[in-house]
Amino acid sequence: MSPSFGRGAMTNSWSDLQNAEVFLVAGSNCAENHPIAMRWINRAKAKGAKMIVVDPRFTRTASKADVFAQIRPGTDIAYLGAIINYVIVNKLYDEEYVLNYTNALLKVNRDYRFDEGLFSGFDIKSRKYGVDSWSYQLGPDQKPLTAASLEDPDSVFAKLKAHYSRYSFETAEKITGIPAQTIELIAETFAKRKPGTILYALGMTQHTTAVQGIRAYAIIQLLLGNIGKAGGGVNALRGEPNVQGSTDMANLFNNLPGYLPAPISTDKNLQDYAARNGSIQVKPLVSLLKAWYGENATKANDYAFDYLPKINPAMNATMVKMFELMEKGQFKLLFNMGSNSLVSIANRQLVRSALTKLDMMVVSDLFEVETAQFWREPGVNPSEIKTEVIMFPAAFVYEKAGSLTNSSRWIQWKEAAIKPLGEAKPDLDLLDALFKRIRRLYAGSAAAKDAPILKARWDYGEEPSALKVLQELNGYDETSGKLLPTLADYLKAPVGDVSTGCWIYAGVTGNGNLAARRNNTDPSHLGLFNNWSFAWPANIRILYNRASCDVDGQPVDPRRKLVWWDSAKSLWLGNDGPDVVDKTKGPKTPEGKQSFRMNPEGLGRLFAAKYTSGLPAAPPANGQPVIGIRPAGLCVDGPLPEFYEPTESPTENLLHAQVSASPTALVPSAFPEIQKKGKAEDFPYVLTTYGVVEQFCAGGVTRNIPWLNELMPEPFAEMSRNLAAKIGVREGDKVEVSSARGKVTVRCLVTDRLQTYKVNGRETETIGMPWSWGFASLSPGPSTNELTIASLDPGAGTPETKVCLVNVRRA
Ligand SMILES: Nc1nc2c(c(=O)[nH]1)N[C@H]1C(S)=C(S)[C@@H](COP(=O)(O)OP(=O)(O)OC[C@H]3O[C@@H](n4cnc5c(=O)[nH]c(N)nc54)[C@H](O)[C@@H]3O)O[C@H]1N2
Ligand SMILES: Nc1nc2c(c(=O)[nH]1)N[C@H]1C(S)=C(S)[C@@H](COP(=O)(O)OP(=O)(O)OC[C@H]3O[C@@H](n4cnc5c(=O)[nH]c(N)nc54)[C@H](O)[C@@H]3O)O[C@H]1N2
Ligand SMILES: [Mo]
Repeated sequence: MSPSFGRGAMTNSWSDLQNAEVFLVAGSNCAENHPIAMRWINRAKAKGAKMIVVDPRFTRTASKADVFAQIRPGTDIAYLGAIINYVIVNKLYDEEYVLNYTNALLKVNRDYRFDEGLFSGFDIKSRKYGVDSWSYQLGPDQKPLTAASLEDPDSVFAKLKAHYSRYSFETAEKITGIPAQTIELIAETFAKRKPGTILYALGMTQHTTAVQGIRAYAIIQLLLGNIGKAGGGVNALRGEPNVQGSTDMANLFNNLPGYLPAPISTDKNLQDYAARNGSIQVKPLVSLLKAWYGENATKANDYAFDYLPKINPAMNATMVKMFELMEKGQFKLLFNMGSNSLVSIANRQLVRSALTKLDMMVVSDLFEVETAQFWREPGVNPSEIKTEVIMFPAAFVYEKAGSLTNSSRWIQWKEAAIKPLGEAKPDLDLLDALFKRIRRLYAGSAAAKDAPILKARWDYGEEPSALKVLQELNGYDETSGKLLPTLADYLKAPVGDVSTGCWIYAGVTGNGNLAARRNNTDPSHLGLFNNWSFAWPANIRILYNRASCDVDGQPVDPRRKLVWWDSAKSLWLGNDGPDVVDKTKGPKTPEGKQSFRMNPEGLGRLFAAKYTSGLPAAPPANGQPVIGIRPAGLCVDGPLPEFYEPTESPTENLLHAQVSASPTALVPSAFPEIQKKGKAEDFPYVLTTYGVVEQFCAGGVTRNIPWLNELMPEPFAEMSRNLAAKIGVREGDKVEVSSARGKVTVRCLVTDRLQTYKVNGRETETIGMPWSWGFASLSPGPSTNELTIASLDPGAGTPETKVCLVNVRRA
């Protein structure tokens, strides 16, 4: 269901929030969008925890804050950089943690540079980075060299220190509009109270610097030793009810279930795939192929690797790209399931136009949402549109059994409460019927291209069972046909002997359906609730919890004991499942030392270096690809977060005017007439868009519920008293808000929630607009995505819907 607007999950969990001593809620309005968060935050506050909220608007979340800062949208990295600088200069970092659990001491390649806004390796033509210099100095064993101290100028720590020395509180004030004293107060409050946790959502992710903003969070938390601890972590508050589950199942184009990299067109076989992605990925991929193709995936046919679609690495096939290709006429059919794209996608002009280029669109939804009736939008002439639209009535969440995975990575099972109304059917039934019919049409074909359909294992029953699907995700021992009891059983088995539809889900149904568990006892009183549902991976509730112990494997926080090394039993034990490579390997062994086992160094990464573990000392002479075990995940836009202005910005970058916006941001320009970019002379104000508690996302459901419409009937533009006075409007007056891409007329809300602020010494205004409306439903209204820009974060592909430039006038 629904497009995903970012990867990630909580390192910790909702119920763990009660353990924090300080919260940085920046880029989330959880009181309105994730009210359950407040239940646990309030428990911590009752025990004396402090809450810091950073938001362009004074929200309901902000109303509960001890420290509130109003920020110019899209500038978080500037104040976060200042916090990093403050923590380093004042030695507020957790030295033990930094030395033992992060890559602070590893030596960086001497060719690495950062100069005037650009990291080394930038290619101006392709606007991409070559990442070779973002690596370590390696020893003869191909392992990174370690510096003797944090002072070594080659060390990651020294690079970090130098990089953020440019970020003073005063510079951050000029960029963000937050007073320097407030930034200092935030830095001090957050750095000095432990453990501290960070909560974020769209306010951080819908930017061209989204990934780097979250990297800045990770750096702060690693420096403070807050990751792997109860009450710590970096917590992504996910959006749609099962968006965590759908990202786990790979609804992004560039991965496969369980966050496996998707194969690319040059991967001719598993060997090539392994050479690019590390040999570590072979087993989960083979297990996935076994789940999909069963006995038709054999060692002899490379486990049906040929059946997988391969992506074109040169094409960043994000949603915007998909609609561009549709606009070019390259799509005949669109299956639009559980998404109201015409309302939700940035710069909706492209969507509106592209849908007319299709032969057919199938919409599966509960209501006839705007997308399903795009041909009826006021101003559109249905007789000129060739697209045939088929509406499939979908059953709602209460009308079907299945699991939803929440932000805490808890896979939670539920039964159907009622039978679907009318002709509605669960999506699974639709997909099952569709697949079976398509397969019938291909029956008897010997064409290689049809093999993936004909050879698939499709055994969900006559009436497809959602439990069978979850069991497929859990995986089987393919030799005995039995469900895999635990993740450890998957890890132990030889490649090709097991199947897993999503390897991180292994264990969820191995000993009965653990996702259905509803035991809410909590013996540790840490909110772990180990017997409530099942958390991936391996029912670990707090990721990287090895880091909650010292080097000897003993908990550093006696009040919040998660795991420990029991030397009598020679075993890692705990209140939580120990997040270690091997429970029998002691804290001082190479395996037992690692707090971040998913990284090739086993360390938390202050600097996102290019590095592959297990490389052979010399490449083989026969020209075979060089295969290491695990390559590091890289950020395409730099190894350290740097502040860049949004694509449309009222000012130039104070740190480096020559490289003002992110040099690698994807600014779509295939259709210059549609994908226009505005300038501050014409559009002097900053627009930010957000959700409201009474409506949900594109409003497909909520705008058809009369009592919600009564509470929140129409969209509006909120602005400061100064701006309202300047353009001569009062609360409730109609205003026209325009951007380079379009304009809408809505009522204005004059508010103290937004205040005039100064950027580089100039007075600046933010205008806020909710985005949940469209022309259909019981309560229609203009769509804010008429105005937004579809430039994308280069790594995640998330559109910059949280900031663009607009003008506003009395309508
Ligand atoms: N009632 C309700 N609940 C929802 C939803 C809904 O529509 N209605 N939507 C669901 C979905 S899919 C999602 S993804 C989540 C979204 O949950 P949130 O991310 O909380 O949603 P938003 O209101 O879009 O944005 C959060 C805040 O970010 C602020 N913000 C904007 N730009 C910036 C910035 O540059 N920096 C900082 N620090 N803050 C900024 C906004 O002013 C806003 O208050 O909520 C989910 N829950
Ligand atoms: N300007 C701006 N744009 C944004 C955002 C923003 O903050 N600002 N936020 C972005 C975010 S985070 C998100 S997640 C997207 C959301 O964008 P969409 O996913 O397009 O929005 P929804 O309204 O959640 O659409 C979900 C649809 O699924 C239907 N539905 C519900 N349950 C089922 C089901 O079981 N089966 C089927 N088939 N359909 C079902 C609902 O009726 C609804 O129409 O919007 C993005 N767009
Ligand atoms: Mo979302």
